[in-house]
Amino acid sequence: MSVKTVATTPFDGQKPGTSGLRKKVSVFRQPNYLENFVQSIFDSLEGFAGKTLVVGGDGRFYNRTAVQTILKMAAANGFGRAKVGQGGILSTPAVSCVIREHQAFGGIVLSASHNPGGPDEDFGIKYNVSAGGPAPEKVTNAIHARTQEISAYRILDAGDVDLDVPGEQTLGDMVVEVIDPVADYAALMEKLFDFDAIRAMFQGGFRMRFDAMHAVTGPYAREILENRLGAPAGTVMNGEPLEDFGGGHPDPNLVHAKELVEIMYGPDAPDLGAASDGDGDRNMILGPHTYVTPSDSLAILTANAHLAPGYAKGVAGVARSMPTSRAADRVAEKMGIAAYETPTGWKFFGNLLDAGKVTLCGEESFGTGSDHVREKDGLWAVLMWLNVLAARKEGVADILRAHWAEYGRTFYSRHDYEGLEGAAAEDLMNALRGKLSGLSGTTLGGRTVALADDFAYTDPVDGSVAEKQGIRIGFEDGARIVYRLSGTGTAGATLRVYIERYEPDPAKHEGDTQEALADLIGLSKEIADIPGKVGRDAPTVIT
Ligand code: VG1
Ligand code: CO
Repeated sequence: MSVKTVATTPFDGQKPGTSGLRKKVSVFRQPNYLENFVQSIFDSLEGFAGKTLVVGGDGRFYNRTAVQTILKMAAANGFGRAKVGQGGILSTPAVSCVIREHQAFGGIVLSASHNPGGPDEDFGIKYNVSAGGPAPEKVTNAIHARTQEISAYRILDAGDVDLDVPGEQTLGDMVVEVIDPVADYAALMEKLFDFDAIRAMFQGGFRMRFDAMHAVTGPYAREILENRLGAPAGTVMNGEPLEDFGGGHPDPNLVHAKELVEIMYGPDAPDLGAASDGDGDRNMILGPHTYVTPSDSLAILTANAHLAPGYAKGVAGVARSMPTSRAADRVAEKMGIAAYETPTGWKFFGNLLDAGKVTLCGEESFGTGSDHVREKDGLWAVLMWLNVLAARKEGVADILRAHWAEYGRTFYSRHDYEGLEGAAAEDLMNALRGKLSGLSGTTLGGRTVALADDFAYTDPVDGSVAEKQGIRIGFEDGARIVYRLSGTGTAGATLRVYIERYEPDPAKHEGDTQEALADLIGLSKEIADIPGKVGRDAPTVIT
């Protein structure tokens, strides 16, 4: 087997976004496209000769092909060992777990997360560092710079590896180890949570449904919930990973997890409903006729984490992405722990977690996680909820209402305007930016503006700065509107508008979120002139 050096030329636009490089499959299938990006990753790293690379993905269309290419390139570039999930499968949190557990040099995750999969849909790739988390911006910037000047890549001239047989094979001088995708991850979960208490709860008749949405968490959820925790067979629905996720959007929200939502709002709703996304890092939590917003979930888990054995010593601090509601801040304040506000994307939590400044992190986009790995983790959040339910012996709705009664309720909603023309969306953001300096102190819709800025973040650990991370308009009564453009899409632009309002009075905690936020929603369209700038009167997705 020989190493081939193949001449190539750069592709435009190989710039990692919020979470890696995401493009249509047809873009990835162009000759040399994937190879250029992978070589650019390797060219941006130092000191990996003889070391271990973890490789796996969410099983979507093109996953297997990409895994084969990456393995041959890793061998040609001098890695000593590759650990790859059987069938090319590893959830995003499992990649993070395996990297950490086996002190790997890093890992490559193949996923476009919640975006649809299939020949005409999306694919993605990202690099994770030795701590297990997404590469920080200085690495992703270096990778992008490299893609613009690449002239050759190295690949082993060899046949395909058998991805379906567990155990070791050789690929040139590299050992390829096909691993059980679930084993390390499930073992870690057993260390963190009180499996005996959760098992006893299931034995006592507790019922749940977990919707894997035909994505990567099916095998993980079956092993952990049904095999290890004794939940009845059928608890996991849509548990077979499919290359096109059954044609759906594997996005755990009230719109896309419709089947689960119907069960949870139906006449015989089980005690807990949960769902995860394409690559297993997102989660949605539902009780009977009850929806827990991701922002509330982070706040509730922060307040209750000590009930799980892995967090018995308490929470060091909590971090949330900027657009996530400030519900968790109120818990942190009461607990006397630090609260951090970071830009959108899990890579910004890495330093805080590594430095021990925070234990829990969360994003409004159905992402919750902790220092157990360096990715958000869908099943982890579900197990944390199960542990809290088992310890408190209360239902989801009771816990949610008690939380609001103690800390106040933050009404919260995200409005996405999808499929916008890129230039029009940029123009809307620029016009907003131009208005900011004049807004402070003015009154809008009866509320006084307390803060109007374009969020910039200085990492408290390494001092790195990220600018232009979203426009924040905060009001004196605690209400807030945030605007940013999505960094994960593959076609057109998506404007995300995040709207929240704080309500301390328990007598006003019931009621529909859209109604409770109606005046702010109206204001959000007016301030940015959404109809005028992008020609839309209403969002396409509301979460
Ligand atoms: C979205 C979410 C963000 C999340 C990112 C990756 O990014 O808003 O909170 O970190 O997806 O999640 P954006 O730039 O489109 O708003 V995942 O599960 O797609 O890896
Ligand atoms: Co995801």
